[in-house]
Amino acid sequence: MNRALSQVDPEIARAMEQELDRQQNCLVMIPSENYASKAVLQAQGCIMTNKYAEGYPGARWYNGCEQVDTAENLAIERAKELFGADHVNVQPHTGSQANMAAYYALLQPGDRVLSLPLDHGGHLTHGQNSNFSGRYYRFTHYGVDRETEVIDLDVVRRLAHREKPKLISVGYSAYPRAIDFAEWRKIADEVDAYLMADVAHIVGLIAAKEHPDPVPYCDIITSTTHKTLRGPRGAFIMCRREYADAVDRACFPGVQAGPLMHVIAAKAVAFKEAMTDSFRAYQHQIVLNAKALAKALMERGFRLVSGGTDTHLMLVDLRPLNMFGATAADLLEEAGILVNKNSIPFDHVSSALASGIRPGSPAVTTRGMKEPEMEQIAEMMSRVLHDPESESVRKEVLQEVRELCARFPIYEDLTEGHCG
Ligand code: DSN
Repeated sequence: MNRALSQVDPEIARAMEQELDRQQNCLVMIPSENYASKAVLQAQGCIMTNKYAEGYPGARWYNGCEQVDTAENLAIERAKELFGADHVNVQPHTGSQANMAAYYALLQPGDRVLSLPLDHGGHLTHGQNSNFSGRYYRFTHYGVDRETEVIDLDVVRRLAHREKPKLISVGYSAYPRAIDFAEWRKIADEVDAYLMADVAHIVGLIAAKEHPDPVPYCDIITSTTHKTLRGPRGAFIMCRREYADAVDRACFPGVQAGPLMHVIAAKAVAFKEAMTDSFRAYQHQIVLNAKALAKALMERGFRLVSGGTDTHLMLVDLRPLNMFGATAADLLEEAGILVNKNSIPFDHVSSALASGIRPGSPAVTTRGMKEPEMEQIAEMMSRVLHDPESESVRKEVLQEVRELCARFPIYEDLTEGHCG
C-alpha cells in the first residue's frame, strides 16, 4: 500500500519524470495549457479520489460525504464570490461536458442555436457536425467578417432575427478579440433567446477584470478550470438563479454520475488562488505579454488574424510563408517551442494541415517571463519559420530555448513528475 510510484510502476514514473523535464525545458505557447500550482496538483492527487458522491452537498446518494461536501461547498462559494455569480455548479468533468449540461438544461433536441463555427474560432461543442451538439441541436453559424476578421454584430443581429434561435452562444477557443457581452445581451433580448457564454479560454482574464464581464449579461456561462484560470483539468458552470435547478439536474443525473471529488477539491484551491493580488497581476501580465508577442511577430513580417490581440492568444496566418500550420508546429517543436496548428477563418486547407498557428502567453507568463522574453520568443520563432530548410537554425534556437527555460523554472521543488 505504501510503496512509492517508482517502485510500483517504474515505467509510468519514468514517463512522468520525462514529462516534467519536457515541461521545464520547452516553451509552452499553446494558449490552453498552463502550469497549475503545487497546491492544486496536491489537491488533485488526494484521497478524495476514493469517494463516490453522486448528488450535491447535503443530498448525496452515498454516506460518508462530510469532507467532500466541505470541499464542494468551498469550491461553489469561492467561485460565486470570485465571479459574482448567482449559482455555480463545479461538477462538470470537462469543458465539453459543461457545454453538454448547459444545452441539456436549457434546450430540447432539435432547438435552434446560433454560434461561431469551429473553423472561425469556435469549439467542437458549438455545433460541429461530428459532435453531439451538431447532431442533437440545429445550429446556424455566424462567422467573422472576411475583411476585418472580427465578428460583425450587425450580421449576428440579422441572423438572430431570421433564425429565431432559442440560444445564442458567445465565447470561443481561437478568437483573439474581446467580447462586448452587453451588446450580445441586446441581440438575445430582441429575439427572446438565452445568452450562453463559453469562457473556457478567457476565464482567468475575466476573474481579474482584464476582460469584459459576462456575468451581468449571460443566462448561463461555462468554463474550464485549467487554462488561464490555472487550476486542475476540469470545468464549471455559472448561471442565473432561475436556472440553478435545471443546471444542477443537467449535470447530475442528466449528463454525469459520480463527480471527481479530488478534482473538485483542486478547483476550490484554484478559486482561492484566483482571489489574490498576485493572480490579478499574473492575468494583467498575460495580456501585456500577448500584446508584446503579437507586436514583435508583426514587426518580423508575420500576418496576424484581425491584426493583433486583446487577450492571451493570437492566430498567425502562415499563407504568406507558403507553409501549413502543421509544418510550422513541427518545426517549432524541434526547436523547443510548442504551439498548436490552427485553422484560420476562410481557410482553404483541412484542419489537419491548417494555415495557421495559435500562440498564447499564459504558460510562459506563469514562469515569470515578461515583455523582453516575448521579444526573444518572437525572434526565435521568426528564425525557425523563415528558414524551414535549416536544421542548424533549429538546433541553435533549441539551445537558446533551453537557456531561457533554465532562467525560469516551473516547479523549483519538484524532482519527479508528481507531488505525492
Ligand atoms: N482543446 C481546447 C483548446 O486547446 O482550446 C479547447 O477545448
